[in-house]
Amino acid sequence: MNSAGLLCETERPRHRPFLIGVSGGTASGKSTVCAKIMELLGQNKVDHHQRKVTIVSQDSFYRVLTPEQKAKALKGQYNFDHPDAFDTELMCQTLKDIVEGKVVEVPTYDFVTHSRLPEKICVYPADVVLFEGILVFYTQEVRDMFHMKLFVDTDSDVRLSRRVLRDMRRGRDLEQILTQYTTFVKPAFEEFCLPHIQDILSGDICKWQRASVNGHVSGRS
Ligand code: UZR
Ligand code: MG
Repeated sequence: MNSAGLLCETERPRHRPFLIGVSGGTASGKSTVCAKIMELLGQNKVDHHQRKVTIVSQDSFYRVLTPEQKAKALKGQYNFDHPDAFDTELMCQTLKDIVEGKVVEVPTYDFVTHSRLPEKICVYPADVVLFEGILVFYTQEVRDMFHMKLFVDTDSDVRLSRRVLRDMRRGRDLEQILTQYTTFVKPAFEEFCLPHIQDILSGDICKWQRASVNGHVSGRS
């Protein structure tokens, strides 16, 4: 420690990143906001090992589907917007490792085949880590790890139209895209994402802490 009370570079035990959670409904622009932050900070052209800002997506933590689930997914009948669709344990462990400044490997997810690709992404310690996804504020353990939370609030009509175009580029059929949106995407957003934001805005975030301690509110942790 020097006289100003600051740790010298050599005394820093490990690189402990500042973790930012970025949430928002489907196609709200989460990835774009993260990419823009990276670009504005001039980090997109920097080699992965040297980056001071890095982006990790919750999509990387989608569970590997069983053959039955995969058959459902191909028909648009699998709920990818439910918290159970994610490997929460792997997500928590990976984030803990990131916060401790470790080098981590995250799976690569393929939206066309709904499966993990053989290659993994290596995430190196950075000063700032952006973790983006539809449900990154859902699990309390994950929520509590963030040093800052951002919510990308985009009008739902805009999100739906972007979503349709994106899913069509991913080779999906229009009718199936719309059915899936009304059956899973929209209700899950309203049940698992929006309430956290509304509570944060109304200053009642303590409700979540009380609820999870007393176990009164099911479906939200
Ligand atoms: P964003 N998703 C897929 O379309 N296919 C998959 O294999 C896995 C996920 C979708 C998911 C969710 N819903 O709404 C969206 N479906 O990806 C989340 N169906 O990604 O936040 O970029 O929209
Ligand atoms: Mg995305």
